[in-house]
Amino acid sequence: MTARTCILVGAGMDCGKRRRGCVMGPDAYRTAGIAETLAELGWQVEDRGNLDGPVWVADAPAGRIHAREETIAWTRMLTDAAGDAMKAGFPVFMGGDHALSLGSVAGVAAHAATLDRPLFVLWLDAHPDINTPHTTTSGNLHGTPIAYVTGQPGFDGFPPPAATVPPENVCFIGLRSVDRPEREAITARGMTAIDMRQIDERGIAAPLAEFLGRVERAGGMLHVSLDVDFLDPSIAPAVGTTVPGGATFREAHLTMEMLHDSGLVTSLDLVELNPFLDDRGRTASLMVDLAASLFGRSVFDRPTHSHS
Ligand code: 6HN
Ligand code: MN
Ligand code: MN
Ligand code: MN
Repeated sequence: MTARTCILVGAGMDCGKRRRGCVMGPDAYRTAGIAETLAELGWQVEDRGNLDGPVWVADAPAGRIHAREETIAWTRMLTDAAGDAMKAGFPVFMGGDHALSLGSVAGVAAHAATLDRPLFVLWLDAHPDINTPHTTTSGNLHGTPIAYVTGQPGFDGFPPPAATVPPENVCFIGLRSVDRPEREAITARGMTAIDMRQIDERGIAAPLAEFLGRVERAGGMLHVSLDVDFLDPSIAPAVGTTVPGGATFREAHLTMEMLHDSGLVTSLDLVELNPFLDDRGRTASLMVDLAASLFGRSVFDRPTHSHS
């Protein structure tokens, strides 16, 4: 990793779905010691506090998009914050629900475009979050960020992203809950989708290494979006959208260690943590440990940035 300054951006966005609690996420990460942990690894840590976006709102009528205006406001705010943070270092967006990635990824993509470098996105999640406001059946916009950042239609009232991410630059890992229109979108666009069956059959390292090889050959920048529900609910209960059969403790740590060793990651989302559902802070602490692995914690030092 080239940037040695890590910028913490709190975004307690809670309106991307109906269940409340993600508003507490940024402070749970701080309580779990995220700043101290990254500082111990040799990073300069700058905590920019919490963005002051709209709060959770009561349910929109069934079948309608929930909190569209609030999500638009957060998207604008986060796009700007992401662009600013990218200029200053390696941003960590502490959510907040996954709707925050409409803005974080759009801002990072705009920054990559100014550098004339391709942006790749690694989506670690049980869900691909590629519904549009037209295809969503829940009306929850946390299920839509990948559609927005890849430039799909239907986001009326949203600022069009200044730069979009080519769908072929997105890699999903951990999928096990995919809506029918989402599956069609992924197939039609030839996106890389590693579901749990593939992980069972091949392990997580091989498909991840293939993707990282592609990013490296393209001279790309890599944004990683880590949804708590990527993890198995037995180790990470603090999320509203638990799906059984997720990544194990060891698969998740290996993923983060390989990401560190690649030297390719330039920004990170930590999303969907709902501290109200946690068990004595264990999910918040696990997410901080995973971030630590991505930022260089390892049992033994290895030759820098080699895959050998
Ligand atoms: N997440 N596909 C479902 C929906 O409501 O569109 C679930 C979305 C989950 C969102 O994982 O951040
Ligand atoms: Mn390194
Ligand atoms: Mn998600
Ligand atoms: Mn999810």
